[in-house]
Amino acid sequence: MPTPHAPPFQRLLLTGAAGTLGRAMAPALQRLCRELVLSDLPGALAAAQAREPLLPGATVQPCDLADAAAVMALLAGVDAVVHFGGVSVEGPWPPILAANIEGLHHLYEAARRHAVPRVVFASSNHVTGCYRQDEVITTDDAPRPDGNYGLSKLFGEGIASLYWQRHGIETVCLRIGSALPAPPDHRGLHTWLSLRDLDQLVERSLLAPEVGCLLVFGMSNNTRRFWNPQPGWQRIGYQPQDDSETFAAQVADKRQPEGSRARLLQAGVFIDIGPFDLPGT
Ligand code: NAI
Ligand code: 15L
Repeated sequence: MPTPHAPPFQRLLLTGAAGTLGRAMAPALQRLCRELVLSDLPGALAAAQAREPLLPGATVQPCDLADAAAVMALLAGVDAVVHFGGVSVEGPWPPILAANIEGLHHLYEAARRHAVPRVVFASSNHVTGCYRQDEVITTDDAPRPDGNYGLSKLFGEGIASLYWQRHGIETVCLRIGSALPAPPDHRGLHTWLSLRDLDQLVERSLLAPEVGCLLVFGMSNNTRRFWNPQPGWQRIGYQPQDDSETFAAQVADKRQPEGSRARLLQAGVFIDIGPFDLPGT
């Protein structure tokens, strides 16, 4: 019988735990569970630990998402997954295929086999990066990925839908903007997600009842917006505390050149990375 003060989860898995957001979020996640499992590539975990110890009291379980058997073992006994692991920037296809597409398939198959009821998936604004910066879109607007990376995140949203419809695994897909201590430039005034709002967003995504498969924009309460975030925010009860406008005076004049694609499109500079020829072609 759980006590009134028992944390909501027994065993919570965080992938991408050695990454920027994984390290930022881990303390908040630890408060939600009895056991937090931190997972990432073995080399990434070792490098992160060499810089500073990972969260005391957490379990560290290295795993390459491209290894189906290792992912199957990783999800055993897990109550919920916060999936932030994978390639996080635009780049060549093979590593994105291995981590973000095959890796996600491994993750959902493992979730199905181990009856894990919920995943919080770090999707990205690059699923819709080919909308213009003067457009305001909702989650009902069609995807317009801006590269290999955005396309892989669209696959992630698709597999989340499949495993909800067929297998009843719930997912909140967070279309995260730019999660940083402060907005870096003019575009960031629209896309910024503060780190404390990220904590709240992930907590609400884990705890909100009956989410099904839900798309939610991951940004702070910014005055300037590319995205209309309702009804997703309301559905999960997310009430962001920060507004990028606080930083407007510092960054409003940091803009891409007039007439450039990086200034025209929501993708920003990702639109200028690549294209990448396939190996052997
Ligand atoms: P990051 O690159 O710092 O962390 C990603 C982690 O995934 C790394 O530690 C990396 O070692 C790990 N990883 C890569 N390939 C892997 C594999 N094959 N197996 C296991 N782990 C692997 O990225 P960051 O900024 O912490 O982002 C975390 C997540 O949030 C990513 O999925 C990213 O796409 C997403 N996101 C982040 C945004 C941001 O503003 N930082 C914006 C939108 C989405
Ligand atoms: C992302 O999806 C990336 O993971 C992150 O590194 C940022 O570049 C962010 O989008 C952004 O668009 O600012």
